[in-house]
Amino acid sequence: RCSVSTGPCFWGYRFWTHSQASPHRWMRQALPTAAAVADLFPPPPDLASKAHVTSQDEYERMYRQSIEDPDAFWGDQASSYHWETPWSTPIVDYNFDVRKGPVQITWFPGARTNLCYNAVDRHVLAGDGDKVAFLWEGNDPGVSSAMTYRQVQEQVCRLANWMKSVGVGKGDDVTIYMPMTPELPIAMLACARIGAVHSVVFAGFSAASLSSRMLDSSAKLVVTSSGVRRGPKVLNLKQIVDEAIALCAAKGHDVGTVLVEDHQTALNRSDVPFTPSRDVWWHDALAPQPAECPVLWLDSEEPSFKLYTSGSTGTPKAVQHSIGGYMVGSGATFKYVFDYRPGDVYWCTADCGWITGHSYVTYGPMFNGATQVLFEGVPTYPDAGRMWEIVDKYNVSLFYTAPTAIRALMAKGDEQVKKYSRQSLRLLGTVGEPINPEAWRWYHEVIGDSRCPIVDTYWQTETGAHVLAPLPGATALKPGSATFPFFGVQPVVLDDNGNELEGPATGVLAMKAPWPSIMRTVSGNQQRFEETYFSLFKGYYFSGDGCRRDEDGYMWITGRVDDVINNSGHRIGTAEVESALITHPAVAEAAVVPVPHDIKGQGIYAFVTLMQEHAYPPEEALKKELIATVRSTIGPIATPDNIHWAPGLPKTRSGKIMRRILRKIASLEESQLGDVSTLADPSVVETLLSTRGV
Ligand code: 6R9
Repeated sequence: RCSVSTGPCFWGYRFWTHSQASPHRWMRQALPTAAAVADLFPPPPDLASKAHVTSQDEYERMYRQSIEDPDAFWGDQASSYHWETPWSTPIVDYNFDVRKGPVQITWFPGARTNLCYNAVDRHVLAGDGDKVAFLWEGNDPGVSSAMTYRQVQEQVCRLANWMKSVGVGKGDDVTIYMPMTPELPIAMLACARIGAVHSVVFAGFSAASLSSRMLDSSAKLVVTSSGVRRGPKVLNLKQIVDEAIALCAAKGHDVGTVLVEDHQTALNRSDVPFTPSRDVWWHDALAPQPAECPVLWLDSEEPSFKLYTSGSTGTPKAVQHSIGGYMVGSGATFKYVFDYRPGDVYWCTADCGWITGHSYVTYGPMFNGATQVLFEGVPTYPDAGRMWEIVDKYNVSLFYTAPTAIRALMAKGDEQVKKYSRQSLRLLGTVGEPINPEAWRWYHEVIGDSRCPIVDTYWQTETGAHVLAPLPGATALKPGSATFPFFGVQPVVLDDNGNELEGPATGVLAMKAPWPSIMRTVSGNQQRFEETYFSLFKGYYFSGDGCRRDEDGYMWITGRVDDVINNSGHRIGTAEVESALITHPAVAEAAVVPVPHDIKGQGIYAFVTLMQEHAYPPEEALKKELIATVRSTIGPIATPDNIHWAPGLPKTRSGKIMRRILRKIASLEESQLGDVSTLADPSVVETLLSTRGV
């Protein structure tokens, strides 16, 4: 449910005045009437007057230029950064149409730059070396530290020098498996400095998941940490890394070197397995290295990093990003969508193991020279007031989190929020999944005291940066809508046959041209890149999300239309969970579907058919075993919320599992099962309905 519209009669709108035939004529501006004001949140006037973009008109003007004259628009944006060699024009060249040849995207052709230089050195050279880059807050209250841009530069240089000394250089893959300490972005930046390609794996994935990513990218070096504390739990990360390395070795891949940060507030050194011939302590490695390290100038289109993400089929894909386009895209969205100004204290609660932590912790904020909070812990430890305590402690002004965290805290009540002032906040953001209007309103009224705009940012690992998002000084907000496209993004709503729909419409979301930060390929697998994103709808980038455009041109994301579950903002492929379940000897077949979940957005619901010798329902212990199997194969984030024993699964006569029907059974929408007569055995549906919850 997303609509908050009060009906068409309350809404005035105007087309863009310059041309009815404009390719952007879907974009209409809402003219709120008094009756509609309750559903539309205009920018706070004091924020708007000082914002980078102060009105919808100005946004529309800039947007139009970004599409019609990308050389001028993006050239201007890019001039905020240092380029060792300038680009030639046209600034962008691409092919999105597989019928015309390989899909390719080039931004800033011929230019050379360096992400680390622009994130760190540029600020130090401009005299901002003493500005705080990271305000680190550990898992336990009272454990914290601060680090300036100059200190970051020194650490990055020492680490980059050490990496070179162990033979890591341009184009080499480095796997990073670390908690949210400053060493994590530092490791990413050190790779960027010397042209190594980082692949950060969230330090919550299992040894098996870590090893498959290390194998896929043939990583020679792993940077990790002794452990992590999350809430009351301690995780021995190094032990997991050792298990992953053993799994790689069994498949013939030798990981030569492991760098281990000694995270003493999590674990003692003596509790950490250590192989002296292969493992090196971070401190011992960096101490003797010079504190200066020249940057390597890289072509704008060389790979910056890869990040594995789940899709509807197969194993997770290595989404590969660029250098120049990624820099300009993540930097510009950070500046405009969060309306960042020097003096702001920014806090994004995402982990660097996800794209949000790449673009809106390590890169976007640092390209803008921002001061930011890095938090190791969880929102509810030691209690549900922790986030607001941290906001007050550091005077956070820009706060960015996920709807699942908001819902979890909302469920704990207002008291833990009201204990803290939160007066420093001026803007709130969300990312990861659609935000339901109830959570939006709580975030707005209780967290932001009805004072702060909420930027609902829609984007993906693949898009590199926000693609739909309001601009806080310009856009009137509707709770639950990611509103309008960011500069350079040309979204379309397509019907199932790939026709572009005009005006108010519901369909799938696609983009018809590249923006600077779009992914460049699936690493080592261009074919999979084209098949996944460019084959179903020819000539478009297909997002995998459903979408509705309302009568005012606002975009509402309705969720994935493929077999991807959005569980607490994490993407989980149903096929991955199914393959994990099937590895258990008792399981004959498994089918996994999403189910609505109050806190997580979507839960993971697994139908499991057992091997013949098992009776239904089996012993309760088997459920625990299956859950443990998934946790050890993928990681705790993929833990099924329900396991439903299924003596039979609804299948077509050709043997295809009818997931549509399973989704309805899981969601208790029996009345909407639709036509079951095409099933090979319609009686299995009855059995499943009668055993739901057993
Ligand atoms: C950044 C990130 C991408 C998927 C995406 C969509 C969902 C993200 C959203 C949103 C509605 C938003 N999604 N932001 N849905 N409104 N503001 O989350 O990347 O992990 O790759 O997930 O998340 O379904 O396709 P990623």
